[in-house]
Amino acid sequence: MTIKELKIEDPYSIVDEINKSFAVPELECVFWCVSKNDSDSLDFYESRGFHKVVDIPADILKDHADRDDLVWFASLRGDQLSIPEAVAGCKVVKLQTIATMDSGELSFFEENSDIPFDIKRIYYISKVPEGKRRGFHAHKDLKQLLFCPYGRILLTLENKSGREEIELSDPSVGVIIETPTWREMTWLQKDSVLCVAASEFYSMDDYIRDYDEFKAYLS
Ligand code: T46
Repeated sequence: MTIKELKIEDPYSIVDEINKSFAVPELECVFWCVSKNDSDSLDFYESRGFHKVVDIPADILKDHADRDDLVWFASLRGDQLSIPEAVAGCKVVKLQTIATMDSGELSFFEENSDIPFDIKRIYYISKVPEGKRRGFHAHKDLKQLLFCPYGRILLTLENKSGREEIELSDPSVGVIIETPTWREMTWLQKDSVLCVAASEFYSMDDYIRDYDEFKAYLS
């Protein structure tokens, strides 16, 4: 894997710096570090969901051998660097993710801390042909976290905040739906997987499958 260590003067320039670095086609991973005493920069990187990395190569660490205060971050090619705060009022979240230099990333979430509800059910939708659309319903009470661990799925959401869409393509990005929201999902890439953590067991009665009924339910 081709990796690069970035020297960052200004934390706010990180997205530009990463994008510039990935202009080099063979580069797969960019990493950088910050002192844990630099709380402003650390807060900034953490709040933007940049991924921490644990397996910094020994020949890089030896250049920082006199430092025991460093926190390391990494961005792998394909990471979504800027995410909107919300889509149709539903929160867009960066899931906690640990990057490795040459073995990918591991993302995780825990009920009631990373997501604001108990998880009673997990389901996932797979083997869907490209271009297929699913959904076309809303839930009355169910809360859900939706994410795409593989592929590209366009998620369209509509509720009292309006109608907006987001492309889910980074396994560490999720959308939390907590209010009655009409959803439509379009498979932009064959075999993309949609994974959902839900606050309740399956109940047919919680679905509104008629659009006009949904609009009436909202008003
Ligand atoms: C949602 C979007 C994102 C079950 O028996 N148990 C389950 O837990 C689920 C989720 C579904 N089913 C049955 C109900 C249908 O007979 O599986 C069949 C397909 O479900 P549906 O047509 O609702 O699938 P999607 O992709 O339109 O919607 C699903 C979820 O149902 C829904 O809650 O928010 O994904």
